[in-house]
Amino acid sequence: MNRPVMEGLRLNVPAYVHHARLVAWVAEVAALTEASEVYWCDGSQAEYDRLCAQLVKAGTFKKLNPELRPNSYLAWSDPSDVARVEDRTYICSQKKEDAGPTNNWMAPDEMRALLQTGENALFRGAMRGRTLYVVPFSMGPLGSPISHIGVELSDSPYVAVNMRIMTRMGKAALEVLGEDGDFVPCVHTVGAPLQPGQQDVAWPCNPTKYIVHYPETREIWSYGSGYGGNALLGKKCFALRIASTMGRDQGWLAEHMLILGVTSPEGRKHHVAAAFPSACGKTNFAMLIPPHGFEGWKVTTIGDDIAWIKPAADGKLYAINPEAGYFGVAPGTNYKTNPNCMDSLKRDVIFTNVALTDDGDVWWEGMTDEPPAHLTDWQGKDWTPALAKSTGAKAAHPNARFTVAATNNPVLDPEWDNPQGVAIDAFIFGGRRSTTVPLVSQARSWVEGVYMAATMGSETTAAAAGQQGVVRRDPFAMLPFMGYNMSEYFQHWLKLGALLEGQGAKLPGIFCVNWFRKGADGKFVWPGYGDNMRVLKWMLERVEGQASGVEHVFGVSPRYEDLTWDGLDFSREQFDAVIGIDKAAWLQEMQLHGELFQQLAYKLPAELTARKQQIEAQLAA
Ligand code: SAT
Ligand code: MN
Repeated sequence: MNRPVMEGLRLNVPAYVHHARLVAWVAEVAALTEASEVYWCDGSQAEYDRLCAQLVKAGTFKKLNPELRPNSYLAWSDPSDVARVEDRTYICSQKKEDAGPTNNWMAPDEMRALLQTGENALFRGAMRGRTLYVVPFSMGPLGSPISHIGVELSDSPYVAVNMRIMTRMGKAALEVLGEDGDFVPCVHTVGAPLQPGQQDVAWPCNPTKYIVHYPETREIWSYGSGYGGNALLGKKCFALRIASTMGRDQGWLAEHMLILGVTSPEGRKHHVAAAFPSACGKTNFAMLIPPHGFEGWKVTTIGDDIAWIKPAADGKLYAINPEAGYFGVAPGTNYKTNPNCMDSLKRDVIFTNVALTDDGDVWWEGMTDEPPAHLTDWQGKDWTPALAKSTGAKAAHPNARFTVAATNNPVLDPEWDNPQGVAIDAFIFGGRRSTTVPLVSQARSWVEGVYMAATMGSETTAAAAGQQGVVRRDPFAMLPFMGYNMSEYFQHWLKLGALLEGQGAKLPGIFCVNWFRKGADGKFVWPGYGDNMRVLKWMLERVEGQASGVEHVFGVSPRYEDLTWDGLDFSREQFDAVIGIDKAAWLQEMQLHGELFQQLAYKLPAELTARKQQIEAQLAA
């Protein structure tokens, strides 16, 4: 193969790379961004250790005390770069209506002029003084028929090491690609070129940010942020936004869902995929430990954030986790809320924006009942419990994260890396709602389930920049992650259900849950965490046609006696407070559904409008 040497820049293409189109593209991006060097990641442990050492030297990483937290690092981001930036995220389809009313849109040509082709295009010279890392990765088990390959070109070594944990990264992914395989090109820059001799900062980024997707050509261009979903482009950008459009075109689903396995004491195993918005407990649910009274039950993790789901010839839906690691929220995680997660984090972790203890370990709000007497907070300042009391200063940023390999998880499901995926028995959709939405209800039909998912609302969290705690509609927990028109996506779900039903398949059950109802005292009524197993068991019994419940206007919910209460003191009154349907609240809620449907009117499936009218008629009766 012809190995181009650009003027003044060697592409350093390793001998094992045989993909001419890939090499040509790397050359093109290196020329545009004027990177000073090109480095191809092989994904080895030696390379990871070397890049981490380099990040320590640059001041981006602190190496944590190897006795307390072996092989682990802490990064503090720039205070302006701490979460996904939804208002800077674009879907640049040819037609605006294909991006739909829930996405920011710009015409591809206009965006390309701004980023790539214009005289002052942002990517022009953006990597000056920096190394361009070529990061090949597989989303999903290597070689799985459900998996896809991406290549991220990034000037951030922080991105390179995080991608090694979050994906199957390096040489092995290139081997799958071969000489001419398809890949999703992902270009990322922190947007902070260095002049000759200029000293770098610990967390380079740019106040201008663009997270851009071209769904038709399946490309991702990200500018200005080094954080999370803005920069680790395999995750939300590829595995959800671009993959959702691939799924629409090819007849499969890319969903913001955890995947878990549940094994009963009799050894019967089910698989569940559950959609919750960011920072609403997906990781906790995926690692749940069954409570007292559920001896012999076991929950195992296949994924904690994203599911790719494809229909198979047997009429079932098979799911894989396209990721290989967890980028989870640290605050609130502790040995009571998620012991398996705490055990996963004992070693080999990259922490971002948590606090540093005086003995070189990490801490975050909620990790222990008693905070340490002194910490260095996520902005490098002194922190004490007294200071927190008087000023409310947080030691860790509320969206502080850990990056850790799935293989660190003590309850990792043995099928997690199975290229065939696992057959899904139930879908769960849940939001964070302090009122209105009952603990659990089951849809009586696929259409009713799609309606539940489509109209889901949730209070906003720190996972995205912007106001927190306000209820917004978050259909399928996909609002920030949809790669095309939301109404067409509803149609895609309806079509898939009808197709499988037409083949005589038994469709997965669909459930709507809400762990977050609050009482008059402002406290959560439902204990949540491990006790969610009680609800999970009822759902699986429903799927098997074994448990009873009561029908109401929105679906079927359990009565008090339908749940297993062994080991928990939870009264009928408390249960009523989390399961009850308040008619006045629901009349209001239906208005919000109405507003959503107005916004999504273009191509909104008639089945959903009909379902809404049916509910309204029943509420009025
Ligand atoms: O920063 S991420 O987008 O990866 C995390 C999330 O919001 O779910
Ligand atoms: Mn997520």
